[in-house]
Amino acid sequence: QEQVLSYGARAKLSDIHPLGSKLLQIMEEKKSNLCVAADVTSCTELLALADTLGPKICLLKTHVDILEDFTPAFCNALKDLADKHNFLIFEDRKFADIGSTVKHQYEGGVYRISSWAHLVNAHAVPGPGVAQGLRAAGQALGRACLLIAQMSSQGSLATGEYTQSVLKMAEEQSDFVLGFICGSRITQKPQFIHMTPGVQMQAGGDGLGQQYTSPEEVIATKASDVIIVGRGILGASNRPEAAEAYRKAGWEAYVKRLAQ
Ligand code: 5FU
Repeated sequence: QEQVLSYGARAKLSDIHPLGSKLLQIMEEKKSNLCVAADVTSCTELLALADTLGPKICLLKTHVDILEDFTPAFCNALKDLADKHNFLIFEDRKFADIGSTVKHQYEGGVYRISSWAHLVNAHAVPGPGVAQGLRAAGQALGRACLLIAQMSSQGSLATGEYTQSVLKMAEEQSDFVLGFICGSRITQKPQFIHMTPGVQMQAGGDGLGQQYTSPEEVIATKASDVIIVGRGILGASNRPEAAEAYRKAGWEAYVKRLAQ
């Protein structure tokens, strides 16, 4: 039986990435393993969400390329809200090209993602160069990345041997890769943070391949660390109330796992 370390204890591990340590500290302090997937298409609505849900979350996940009215000022406003409410920003960009190209995509273009997103993620399909390219732009800024080890969607090809190769890639670049997008824990090494999308209170799907698992199942049974919730919160008539319900469910599942 392995010993389950608390988020707070993991934050103090000697070989943890500084940003991973910061995230785990935030989780412990705010009693939240909830990441909200802020999948709205207006900057004003996203900022309002960040302000109202900010106190309940450890992380806010964006898809900046679905915003219809993006401006650089939006990024500054989001950064201010992240400071105000003590959460980190994760741009779900899913980089998947050669190192040189992802470096440009990460630091340049219209979005200049490296200037405002604490965390980004990448597919491992291109090989280790994808993380090396991101590291070349992000490491000096104190950024880090997650590798996509598994996906929540039906028929995902990221399984089995592929997932194991992603784990190996992360271990070899743990100075920039601090964890995974996955359905369940893929390594017992406590310095890696596991984040799971496809979470709703009710099992089911969305008719476009998404598959949902409950917070309890994801944290207590699958032993992941962070629940990523979009429509479970965004589709509720009272979003702050729904966010609080997910925060509470995620936290109670964590407390249960600690006691196991
Ligand atoms: F990598 C992944 C994945 O495997 N599944 C996902 O659903 C990312 N996601 C993201 O999580 C997806 O792009 C959405 O932003 C979010 C899930 O939103 P939902 O509304 O909770 O289904």
